[in-house]
This record gives sequence, C-alpha cells and structure tokens, in this order.
Amino acid sequence: NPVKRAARKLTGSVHGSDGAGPEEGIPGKPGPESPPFEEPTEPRDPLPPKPDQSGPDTMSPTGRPTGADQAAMAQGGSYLTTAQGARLYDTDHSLKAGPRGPVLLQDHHLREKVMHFDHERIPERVVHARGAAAHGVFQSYGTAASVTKAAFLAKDVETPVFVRFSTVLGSRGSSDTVRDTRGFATKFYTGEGVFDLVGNNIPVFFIQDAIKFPDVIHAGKPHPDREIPQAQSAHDTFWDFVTLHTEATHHTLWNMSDRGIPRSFRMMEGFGVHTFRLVDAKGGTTLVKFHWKPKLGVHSLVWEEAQIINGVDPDFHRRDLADAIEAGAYPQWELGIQTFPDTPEQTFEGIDLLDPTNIVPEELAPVQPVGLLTLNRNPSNFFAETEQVAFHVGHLVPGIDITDDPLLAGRLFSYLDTQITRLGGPNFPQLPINRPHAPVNDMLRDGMHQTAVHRGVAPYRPNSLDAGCPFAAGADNGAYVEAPVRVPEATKGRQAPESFADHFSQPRRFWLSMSPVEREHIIGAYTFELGKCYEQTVKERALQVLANIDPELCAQVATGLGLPEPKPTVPLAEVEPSPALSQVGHTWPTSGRIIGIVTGADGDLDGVRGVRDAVLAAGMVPLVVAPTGGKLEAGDGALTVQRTYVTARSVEFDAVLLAGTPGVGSDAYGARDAKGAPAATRQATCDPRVGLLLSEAFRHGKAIGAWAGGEAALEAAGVPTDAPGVVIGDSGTATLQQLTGLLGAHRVWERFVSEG
Ligand code: HDD
Repeated sequence: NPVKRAARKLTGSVHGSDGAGPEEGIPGKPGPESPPFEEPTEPRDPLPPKPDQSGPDTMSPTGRPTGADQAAMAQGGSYLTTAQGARLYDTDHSLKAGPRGPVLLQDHHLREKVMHFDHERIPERVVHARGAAAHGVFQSYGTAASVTKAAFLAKDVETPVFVRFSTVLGSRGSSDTVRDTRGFATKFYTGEGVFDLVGNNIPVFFIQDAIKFPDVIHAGKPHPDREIPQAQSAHDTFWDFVTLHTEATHHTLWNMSDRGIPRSFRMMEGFGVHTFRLVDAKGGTTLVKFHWKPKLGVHSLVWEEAQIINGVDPDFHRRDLADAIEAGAYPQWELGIQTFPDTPEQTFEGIDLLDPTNIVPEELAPVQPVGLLTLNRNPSNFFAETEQVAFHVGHLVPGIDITDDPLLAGRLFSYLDTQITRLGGPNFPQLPINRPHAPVNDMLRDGMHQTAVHRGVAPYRPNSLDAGCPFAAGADNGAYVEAPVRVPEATKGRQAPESFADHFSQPRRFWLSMSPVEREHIIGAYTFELGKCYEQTVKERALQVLANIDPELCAQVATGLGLPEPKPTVPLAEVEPSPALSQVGHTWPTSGRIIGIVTGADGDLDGVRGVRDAVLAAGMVPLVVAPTGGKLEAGDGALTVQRTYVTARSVEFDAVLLAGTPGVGSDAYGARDAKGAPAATRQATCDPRVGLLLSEAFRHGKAIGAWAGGEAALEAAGVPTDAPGVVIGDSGTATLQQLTGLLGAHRVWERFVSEG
C-alpha cells in the first residue's frame, strides 16, 4: 500500500501500530518527542504535488549549479579526510608493524587511497580524445528570431556556454598542432534545456553516411599492429580509405590546406556541417547551416612551424587558449546562419543540402550573424569539466530540428551510446558540467552513479499517486515538438541519392578559390603525406583523385613523389571560385598577437621598454628574450626577461623585433680581446640560438623588425634586410608600428610563393 509506505516514510518508524513508540536513546531512532504514529486505515487523496517539481535534489534548489555548490560537493572543511569524511593525521606512511616491519592489510586508508588511484582513468573519447575547453557566454542579437522560436536566439538573451575544442585522431596525450580536423563543440545551457552544436573547423565531412564512421576512423587511427603513427593522417591506411572512398576528397583537401593546422583555437572558424531545420513560432521551417566566425580572423601555422611546435610545446593550443582567457583577452566568435528555403528537394542552387560533403558558398548564401560567443573563464578542473563534458547532436531545444542527412542520423545514435562506456552509465547528465540549467523532471531512474535522490512514488505517466506529476507540456508552453515533416513515399533499401555521387566539383571549387601561396601549401601537404606512405598503389590512386580535382595540383604532387601524372577520369567541373574560402588577402585585428623582443645586456634597453609598453597598449603580448633569465638593468629600472636564448623558439612569436645586436659578438659566442672581455669590434657572427630564431621566423613568413644596429644580427643569420616584411627602423616604437601593419595580414605571404 503506497499510502502506508508514504506514512511510514514521514515518521521514519518501522514499528508502532501498538502506539508504544520507539525505544528511547537508540541512535537514529526518533525520541519520545516524535509525533505519535498512526497507521492510516482509510485510503487518502493522492500525495500533494511536491513543492519543487524540478527533479534531482542533490543539486542547487534552482537546478542551476553554482560555483559554490560545486566546490562544496567536491571539497569542504580544512582538514584532510577519508572519502567518508573521517579526519586523517598522516597520509604519507602506510600502517606498519614497526618502522621496518610489514605493511598491515588492515590499513583502510592505504586501501582506499590506492583503490581510488587505480581507477582514476576513464576511457578516452574514441575520437576527439585530446581537447581543451572554456566557459563563456552567448549573447544573441535577435536576428534569428524571425526563423526560429528558440528562446536563446531571441533578442538580447544571455546564455551560459561551455566550448570544447579538440583534434580528432590523436590520443589524449598527443600534440596540439598535428595536421587534422579540429572539433568545435558548444554546449548552450539555455532556459529551455541544453542545446549542443557539435561541429568542426572544417565545414564538410569525410563520409556521407554514418555507417562508414567506424571505417574512416579505423583507417585514420594508428595501424593496429604497431600502433603508429600517432595523431597523423600521413600513413597508408588513411590514404587507402580516402582514395577508395572518393566522397572523402573534399574533406581531405581541406585537411591538406592550411585549415588542417590552425594557429590557435581562437583563430578557427567552426561549422555545424549538417543542414539543420529551424522552426519559427508559427511552425514555419527554414533550412540552415551554422557558422562560427572568429573575431581575430582565420589563421594557420605553416607546416614546418607546426612540426617544430609538436616537439617544443605539444600543448601550444591549449596553453594559448588558457593564457588568453587568464589575461582577459577573451576569444570571441560570431554565430552566423546561412538560410535556405525548406523545399521538398532540399537543395540550394543545385547543391544537395543533405550531403555533408557539400558547402554552400557564402557568395550564394551570405552568413547572417545571430549572436556573439565570448569565452571568459577557464575550467577549474580539467577532468571534471573538459573530460567529463558529454556532447550530443540530439540535445536540441524547441525551434531547432534536424534534417534527414544520413550522417546526422547515425550521430544521433552514437553520441549517447558512447557516453555509457566513457562515463560509466546512463546518469552522465547529472555530472555538474552536463547538468541543464533548466528544471529537470525526467522519470529516468536508478542506474550506475545515480546521484539524485528522487522523490515521489510514481515515475510513470499517467499517474494518480504523484498527483499526475510531472505534467506533459504542449507546444504552447515550451514542449519540444518535432517539425511535422512529410516523409516521401519510398522503398526500403541500403541506398544513396544519385546527387551523392558527385565527389569532385566541390573540391575543385575549393582548389580554385585558393591563393597561389595556399595552393603551394596544399601541394606541399599532399607531397609530404603521400611521401610517408609505403604502398605504391595508394600513392597512384591518390594522384588519380588529384587529377580529377585539378591537373596542376596533380602534376606538382606527382613530381614531388617522382611518379607519372595520370589523366583525369571525370570531366573537370565548371565551378566558380568562392573568395570567402581563402585566408589570404584580408586585414585582421592584431590583438592577442605575440611579439618576441630579442635583446641582450648591451641592447637598446630603454627602447625595449618603450616597445614593450606600446605592444601592451595595442592589446598584444610582448615577450622579452635575453641571453639569461632574471632582469636587465635599463635606465630607470629593471626589465624582466620572459624567455632566454635557451627557452625561446621562434614558433611562439607572431613577429620578432631585434633591439640592438643580440648575440652579435656576445660574451658567449662573440669575439673577445686578449683579456677575455668582449671585443670592441663587432663581428658578423651571431649567437646560433638567435640565428636559428631569426632564420625560422623568416622562413615562416613572420614580420621581423630591427633597430639600434639589429640588422647586424639579421645579416649574420642570413636574413636579407631588404626582403619583404623585414623592417629596419630608427627607433623601437617606429619599428613596431611598421611591424604591426604587417601583422594585420597575419604573415608576409610574398615570402612563400616560388619564382614564376
Ligand atoms: Fe563525432 C565526438 C564532431 C561525425 C561519433 N564528434 C565528436 C566531437 C566533435 C565531433 C567535435 C567531440 C565532442 C567533445 O568535445 O566531447 N563528429 C563531429 C562532426 C561530425 C561527426 C562535425 C560530422 C559532421 N561523429 C560523427 C559520426 C559519428 C560520430 C558520423 C558516429 C557515427 N563523435 C562520435 C562519438 C564521439 C564524437 C564516438 C566521441 C566522444 C563523444 O562522441 O562524446 O560518439
């Protein structure tokens, strides 16, 4: 009898119909002052609705986790305790029989500590294992309100977000700057529930149907026998797959372009990839593609730079993100949408919108900004937040619906499923980072790692015992109602539309949209990656694919590989370039860029001080590089050295300034007089570490400036002082001014393109 059970629960008593009451003085039993217990004999009305129908009550009463709540759940009090809260006096020594005696099995603290440690690791994500994340806020402009009823896209709504960036192929401990696609996953904690936009920095995908996802990932991951190479696509199985499945051509071409090696997470675009369906307040639907546009522009590394960084700073991207946020230089992206009429064909200007290997050029459908994302808080615990966050393309809110893209269909299944293995059961939505900020009343119960203490007796519907709660909502009070889309009459079968067979016209458009320097980089990337393959047939097949994109691309790569150039097997597509796809030829903000200021004890230190202040004032980051750490005595005070010739490498800087003649005839490497003091006459030698820094910065197309005789070091390092993007100035600040102008273009592109 549920009524009896409820009544017992209210008093906590298990005896009592004799009216004798519980025994006095027994811990945990109610004392004599407890209300007398009377077991009801007549049925009563159903239990009244609970005061708060918001479900799990281990969280804050509003259902909205606060920092304080979370911290209190993890840690409280000042004393070290066991997991059960008992205070400890020593956690450094096992319990032993005598100082040299055996460790005792009865040491329950040792047992608990080591048991927990043994289970600290959880399986890494099967893809996108390496990532970095940040909290932030999304401010909507209201410009999408005419096409969607999603409340977080109405005018001036602020929504908390958590964004995780990732690489795809590498393990959790792999390097950041490998050539790969980057994940760009955003969790919007909206008032109507969680919306996840689980996208990439590349707008197309390798495959058109999710059933091939395990295959493409098996091909991209390390070879199963030796487990090499780590986090690389430069190996036979990857190229075997993408050349046998030519639908992968477009995505592969983006990977081989500069998009595969972003300069920073802050300087990447993001794409929802699939076409989604927006639903307005009247039920009208619009097809859309989502875009994230970084305020700092879209910038990339050059390949040699990316490779060096993999060694000297494998955490380059996550460090950059965390440092920028900590310094208050909050990264920002605009969310934009391309909109298309929701016609039965689901095509736009002949482009199949259900094929995720297609883009729609921005020139045909402009990206309309709908809100601003600002990342403004680093996670406080990597595991609890970045590792345990669980994204899912099926986390949707009213106003945002899906289409029949067959890749999306499989994802709708996969993302929930994977969390069960990764996060140990079905209750991962209760983890603090995954908790919605809207009230939850879900009738889902029990399971591994259940942390909610649910109330009520009737987690089913309809019910009368919990007074009918929870109630079903209608569309008029915020229910998620699927758009009533007509499903065309069809015959069941394993099949794909004919339009999915065009694998080359979109890659050709991308190739034709690239500037000469970007094309050179693409040729270099294919030549490198295919050069790392062992199988001749794989290389030959790859050349055939390239021939079908563009004969010039194919010819250049074939020359690099020393193989004959095949003829195209399909007519070359007649497509217009899309200038929006090129990263070259724009001027971008320079805020957040890093300027290395290389000097020495005898450099122009007052000038360095002036430049450092001017760099800071321009919102950029100055890093003073000197032979050793510590301080440099300069005019009215000391200058702090941030990097030494030992710790500095050019890849950290977006531009380099030489203040004086660092390393030329220096104490360590330069000429000396008979008494061992630095020689009065400077020689055209250069500290090899400064020389390396300068020659790399030059090769990587970075702006370089020098004043106060710095050109001597440039000459000694073999950097022509009259080359494009090399500035010799009269003073530090004048040199910086010219350098900043160059930095707005990101790199000195003229340095890359070969003659002719
Ligand atoms: Fe996926 C993770 C993006 C296709 C199956 N995917 C994952 C993440 C991103 C993407 C950014 C990392 C999320 C995070 O930071 O936790 N995935 C994409 C995009 C795709 C795509 C843009 C194509 C448009 N994915 C895709 C398919 C499948 C998966 C077709 C399976 C059929 N993806 C997964 C997964 C992961 C995942 C196995 C691994 C960890 C996770 O989900 O939570 O379920």
